[in-house]
Amino acid sequence: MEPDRDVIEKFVLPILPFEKNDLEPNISEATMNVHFNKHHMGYVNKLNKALENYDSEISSLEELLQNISSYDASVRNNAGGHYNHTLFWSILTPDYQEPYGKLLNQIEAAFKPFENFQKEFKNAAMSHFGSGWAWLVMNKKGVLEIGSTPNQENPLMDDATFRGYPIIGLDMWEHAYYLDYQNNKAQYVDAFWNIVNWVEAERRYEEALLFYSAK
Ligand code: MN3
Repeated sequence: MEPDRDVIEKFVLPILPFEKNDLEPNISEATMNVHFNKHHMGYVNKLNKALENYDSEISSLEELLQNISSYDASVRNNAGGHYNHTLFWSILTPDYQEPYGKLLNQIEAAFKPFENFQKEFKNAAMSHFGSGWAWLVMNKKGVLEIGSTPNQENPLMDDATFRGYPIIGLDMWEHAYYLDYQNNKAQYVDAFWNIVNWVEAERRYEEALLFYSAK
């Protein structure tokens, strides 16, 4: 018997795990309003529209990303946009947290000390030219890596320029920071550490281990 397979009819916006003014002063309510209600909503709507041209059954966004090379640019951009932003909101929190657990151990093993990890992540974010994302991923060898991707490319995509299972992602599009920081990208990246949800990052680390052990 075929196992039951959920099929996604329409992608929808996630529920934000905080209020839109909760991240102030690191990210303002004005930025959240535009970023979530306009930009993210736009990716969801355009993704649903773009998928009307296909009759493939999709059971998860992760699965779609892993087969993205068989779709057109509109599916690629908007599926990436939807996943990237959903991940981004989930790893933000108004309640300051310190990194801990297995993820912290692995970060220290790969980049020690922790401050060096922050420095390398900042370098990746700052040196990325144009719109894109900075990432901490687990690669297929189970090792943590820092990198960046252009536009809405996601490291799970089968044709991504930087691949891995994303654990933390930082939006480096101007719409993410310009209202609050204008051209001062460095300040925006520094403020990110005030609002990282390390509980969720740790959960994603565990998820990454499962992702590769299932392959
Ligand atoms: Mn964005």
